[in-house]
Amino acid sequence: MPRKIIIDTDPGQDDAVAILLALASPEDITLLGITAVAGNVPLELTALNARKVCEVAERPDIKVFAGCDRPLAHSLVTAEHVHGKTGLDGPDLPAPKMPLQDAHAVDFIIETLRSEAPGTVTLCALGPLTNIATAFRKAPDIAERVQEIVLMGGAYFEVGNITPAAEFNIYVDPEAADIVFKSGTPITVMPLDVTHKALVTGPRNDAFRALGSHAGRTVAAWTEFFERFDKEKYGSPGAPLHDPTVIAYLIDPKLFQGRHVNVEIETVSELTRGMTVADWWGVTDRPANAMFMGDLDADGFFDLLTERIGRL
Ligand SMILES: [Ca+2]
Repeated sequence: MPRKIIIDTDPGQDDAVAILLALASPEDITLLGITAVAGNVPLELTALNARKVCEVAERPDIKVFAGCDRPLAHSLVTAEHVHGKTGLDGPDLPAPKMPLQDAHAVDFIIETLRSEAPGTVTLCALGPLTNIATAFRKAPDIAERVQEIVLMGGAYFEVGNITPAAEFNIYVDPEAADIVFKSGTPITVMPLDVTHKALVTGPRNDAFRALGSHAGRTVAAWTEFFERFDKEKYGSPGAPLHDPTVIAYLIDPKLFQGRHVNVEIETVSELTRGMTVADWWGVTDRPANAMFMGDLDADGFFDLLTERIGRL
C-alpha cells in the first residue's frame, strides 16, 4: 500500500527534486497535496514554484495550497543567496497554468488529518515548520492522528549552515519547530549530518542530464545552479541535495541510519537560536522524541533518485 503524504515545502531547487521523486513513485507514495510555506523565498514565490514543479511532472491535478507567510514569532529570513531570486533559479520554466487552491494550507492539513483514518497520513516537511505548528495549535486533536512527520532540518555534528549553530529550516522558525518536537508525534529527522553526504557531484549531475527528458534536464539545471554556492562556501565536490532525503526515506528507509534520541530546540539564546540539541550520546534522562538520522548510503540514494526521475 502506498503511503499517503502531504508535502509541506518552500521550493527551493532541492524541494523541487523531492516533489518530483514523490510524483515519480506512485507504488510507494500517494501525494494528497502540497502546502507551501514561506522560507527560502517569500510565500508568493514558494506557492508559485510548487505549481511549476508539478507541471514539470505533467501533474496539474495536484492540489497546491498557500500557507503561512511568516514565522510564528519573528520576521522571515530568506535564502536567495543560495536559491536565487525566484527560489527556483536555473532552468527557464513557464508560469504555471494550474490554479492555487482557495483553502489555506493549515486548514487543508487539519481537514485531511481529520478525514483520513488515524495513523495513515505522513507529513513531509521540507521547509520551516510554521504551517504544521500552526495546524497543531489550531487543532490539537490532529497531532495524534499523524502517522509520522519526516522532516529535513537541524544538525548535530555538522552544526549549522545559516548561523554557526543552526540549520536554516529550524532557524527560520524555532518556535514552530519547538511545538512540533514537543507534539508527541513520531518524528524522523534528516539533519545536515545526512544531507551533507548527499552531494550532487559532477557525474551524478551528468546522470540526471543524460536521462534526456525534460524532467532530467530540469533537475540537472537546478542542481547545477545551487552547487555554485556550496562549492564556494564549503569547498565540497557538489551541492547537498537536502530535501529529497525525506522522500527517499519513505521509499527505502534502509538507505539511512540514525538513533532514536531526545531533540530539543533552542529558542531563547541569541547565539544559538534554532539549534537542534540532539542527545546523540544519551547523556540526559530526557525521553527520546525523534529518530535522528546520521548517515546515508549516498550511491544508493542517487541510484534511486536517478531511476525514479527517469520515469517522468
Ligand atoms: Ca526546503
